[in-house]
Amino acid sequence: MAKRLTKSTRSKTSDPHTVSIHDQHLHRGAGGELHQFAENRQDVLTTSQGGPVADDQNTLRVGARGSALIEDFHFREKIFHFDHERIPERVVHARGYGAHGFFETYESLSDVTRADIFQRAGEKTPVFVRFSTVAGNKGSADLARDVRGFAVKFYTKEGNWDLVGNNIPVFFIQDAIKFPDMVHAAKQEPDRAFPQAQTAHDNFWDFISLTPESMHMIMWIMSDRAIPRSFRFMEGFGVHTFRFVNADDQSTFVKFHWKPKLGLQSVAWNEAVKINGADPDFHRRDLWQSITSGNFPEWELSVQLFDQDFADSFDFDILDPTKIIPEEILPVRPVGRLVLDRMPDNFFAETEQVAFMTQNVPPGIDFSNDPLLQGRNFSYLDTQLKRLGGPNFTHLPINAPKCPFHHFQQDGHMAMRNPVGRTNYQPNSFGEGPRESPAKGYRHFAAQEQGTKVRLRAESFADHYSQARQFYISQTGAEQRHIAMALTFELSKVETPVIRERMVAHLLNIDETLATTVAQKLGFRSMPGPADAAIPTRQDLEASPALSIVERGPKRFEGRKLGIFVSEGVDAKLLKALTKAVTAEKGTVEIIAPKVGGVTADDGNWIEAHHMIDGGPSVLFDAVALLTSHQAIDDVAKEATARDFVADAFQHCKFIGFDPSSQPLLDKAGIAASLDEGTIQLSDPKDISAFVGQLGKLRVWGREPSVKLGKA
Ligand code: HDD
Repeated sequence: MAKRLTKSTRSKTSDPHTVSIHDQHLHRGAGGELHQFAENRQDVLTTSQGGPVADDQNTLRVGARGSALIEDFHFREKIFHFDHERIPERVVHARGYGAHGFFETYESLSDVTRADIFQRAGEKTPVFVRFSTVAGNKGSADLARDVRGFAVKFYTKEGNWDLVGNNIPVFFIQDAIKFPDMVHAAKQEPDRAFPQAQTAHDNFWDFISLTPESMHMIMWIMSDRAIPRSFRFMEGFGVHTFRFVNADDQSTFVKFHWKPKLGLQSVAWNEAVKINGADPDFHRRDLWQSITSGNFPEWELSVQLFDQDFADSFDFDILDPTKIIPEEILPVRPVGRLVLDRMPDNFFAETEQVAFMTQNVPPGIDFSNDPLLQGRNFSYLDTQLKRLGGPNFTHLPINAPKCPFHHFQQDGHMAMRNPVGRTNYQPNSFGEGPRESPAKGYRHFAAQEQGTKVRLRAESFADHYSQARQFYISQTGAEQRHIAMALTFELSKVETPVIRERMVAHLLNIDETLATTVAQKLGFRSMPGPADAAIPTRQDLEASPALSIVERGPKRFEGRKLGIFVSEGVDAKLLKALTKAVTAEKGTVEIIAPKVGGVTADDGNWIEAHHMIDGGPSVLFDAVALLTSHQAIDDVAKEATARDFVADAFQHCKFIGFDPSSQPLLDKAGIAASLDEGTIQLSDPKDISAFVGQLGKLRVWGREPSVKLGKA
């Protein structure tokens, strides 16, 4: 027999996170603290029509155990809304994470562009940035081997400018008509719906091996650029050649680059795989933590500016999005900085609903004829209509300009702003409403265009291997090894032998050693011949050190994280000194202990832990230290997770600091006989500065050939 509910039991919530104190509803936060709901927590719950709700725990039914009544409008509305909470995820770049910030202009660029954002030194423009992976679905893991989107919406005084770039300066294809094929091939195979967020499968490599123009991009995505340590430590690129146009309607070509203030950094592939298990939200958490703790990530916007003469004299076509202009040939010029200083209040409202569109350009910024860019300018508007459900997505605050705007567009789904007054057209006789302005309005650059209508790819786009080779030879030895390992791994997942062979044939046109290493690792019994090349690979392009992550690494440990594994009886002085030294370098420290509650140090003080060892593997940190005690170490060394902590840090070539009592853990982790300059003993506080002074180097890549990781 159902118990009859009294008025008081009905009004009590069953939500364990909500407690009723003095009739005020308080919400318990993730950290256990109590904080108040928005402004007026005493508001009565209402339906979305504003009707007050008396009971939100029970549906209206015929008797306590009877059938539900269709008359229950509150239930119907609540479930109806829930059923419609999702919108289609982006067809590419579905998984993303965004933040607000500002762009500050360094100096006036009025000589080359009339874009308002570049007119005044010190001018600050609000921005919203969304980083993303490309292939995976919304719920996929952050450390997939993939390109990262780097999309910036500048809310300028002359309308929104969207610079929708990637962390890689080239693209897979030269013509937008191939985009659906490329994306279909990269994503899950349509019959089986896997693999998720991976290019390591037949369809992708089949398409790529039949598409020589993608070879330059392949070098980049097989490099560590595709497994960044953090959004904060990666570059961004506008990819295409754009135009700046000045007040005299003169055009200058421009390529956009974002340079992270804290230098470049990626992880190792073996590490990436483990991060995906340990913390699939690794990049999200990193951005969230750094912004909410006041360590605002920063990038410099740099430009490469050039004229038609340079374009004509350059080795490759500046309209070809599979090519770069090396910085050593055309230096980049810093023109401003981007600072991200605020997380969205609501992920869906902002990060999910933000609509980037390459065609959003303010006066003074214009397009080139890059066929990929031209196609993109068509695609992005279309996709927003599908994704956001109607033409009024610019009414959403995240997409609305922050400058005044006036037009006669009206009605449509969810219109929140319609023209007021009688006239919704122009010209009109009533002198009402906005008018166009030839002086202030957007003027398209009057490029001279002439030609026959054809479906043709320019001959100047035909060299597919020279810059792929240039990228490869610009890498350090460790980075070259990683490319070979990545290719080997990906192609080892390809089940159709002819696809593997075709890929090695392409690699032969890039670098013979690379091709033979990969072939050997894949177990080829004979080498294929090189792929047919429309244009033979140029051997004379010089290495560009700017293309190496290692060469563009940080100068110090700033923004990085040291994981300190502690046990009962840890030397409190050593721990304090280490924490202080890392903090002085603007790094952060997280404590890992056998139990998440923490440990008692040798001075009797309680040290709280951030992670228990099972949940805080070393892959989550840039470097690690082991501070244990003689009495606890034997038990600690029996823990597989503690041994993995050390062994992984070692095989991922990280710096490891350890106090003498931790020696048995090094033994059990199997690395005691291989200690090198990256494994540093911390006997007393004076060793700390030597250790912390090394951390800015991030990795001891020289160790790599001696661990399995490097045997590609
Ligand atoms: Fe794209 C999203 C970057 C080629 C069509 N693209 C999208 C996003 C980024 C890029 C960063 C995510 C934006 C966000 O965070 O919401 N896309 C690029 C770059 C490209 C590129 C750097 C080559 C240089 N894209 C490209 C082509 C097409 C598209 C050739 C189609 C012809 N891209 C889209 C899209 C997306 C998109 C389907 C999916 C969701 C969206 O636009 O808003 O329209």
